[in-house]
Amino acid sequence: MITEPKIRIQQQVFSDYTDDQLLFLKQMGIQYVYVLFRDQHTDYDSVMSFVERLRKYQLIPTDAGNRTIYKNPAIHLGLPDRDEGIERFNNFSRILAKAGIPITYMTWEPNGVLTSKYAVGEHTRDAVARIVDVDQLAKEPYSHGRLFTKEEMWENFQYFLDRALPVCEEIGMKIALHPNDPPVQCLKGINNLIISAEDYKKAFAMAKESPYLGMKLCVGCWLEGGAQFGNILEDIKYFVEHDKVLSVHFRNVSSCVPKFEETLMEDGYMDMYQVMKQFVACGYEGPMNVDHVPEFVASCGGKDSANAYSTGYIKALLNCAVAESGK
Ligand SMILES: [Mn+2]
Repeated sequence: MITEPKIRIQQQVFSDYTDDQLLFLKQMGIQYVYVLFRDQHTDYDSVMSFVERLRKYQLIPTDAGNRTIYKNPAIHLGLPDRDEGIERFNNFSRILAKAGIPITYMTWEPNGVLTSKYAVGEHTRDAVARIVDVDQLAKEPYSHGRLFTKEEMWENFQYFLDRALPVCEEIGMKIALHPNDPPVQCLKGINNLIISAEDYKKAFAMAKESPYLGMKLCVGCWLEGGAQFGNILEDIKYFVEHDKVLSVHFRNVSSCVPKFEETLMEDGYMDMYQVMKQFVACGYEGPMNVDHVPEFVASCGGKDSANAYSTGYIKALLNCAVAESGK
């Protein structure tokens, strides 16, 4: 028996997961999950009843969110109904806090995760995966009628912080901010908020270094951006030491922008064992998950088996890193 590592390997669940899907996670030795609540499950009773269902399988929800609430263009772009959007965000935070879930999300992506196609790529072993060609995405028209500058995005972010952080402080809720994916300057007329480690530092300074604003450290986004995003190993050290890392997306890609494919852990350009060893060496103790991976053939479990394969890979990397470090 090996010592239980301090990093909490978790898996994604949606609030409409079946009992069998939850049992499958328990069978994999998963104890922690993050929950994406469906739109129809964002009221207190629905959140609580799902938390109760998780409990039956000894699954602990470490963090949660609802994509419609946190990927709300009105908040990101300062549209007329943003106050209503922020109020919904704050109300859902209150519900999650009451249900005992201490971390929620924000991603400044009014257009979601941008993708050229989901298809078999050159590096995906005949599995369907996310493929991005930034030059192709750059040809797409404005999504919201005009160009939104980076200055405006920072102003909108400050407006959100001023109204969300006081509520977070009151209820003990932390916000994990995810980078823009792909992390490039501007797509569809929207200048992206977080495309580098420097942008994160600016965001934390704007929050006056409040402990209630942290990050989802998406290794995938860091690797997509390459040097323009930062140095993944140095940045892990910096942000873990500054207590900014609330969760980790552990993911590999084939190359940096402008063109990349999402791959299995062992097939991307990064040596993920080095990344894991750095998290262990820096004493990171929060949740970590696979983010997205190529999807396996449907009759053999599709997304569930794809996630299981990569989660097992991460658990093995973690156990090796812990054993090697003696921590
Ligand atoms: Mn991610």
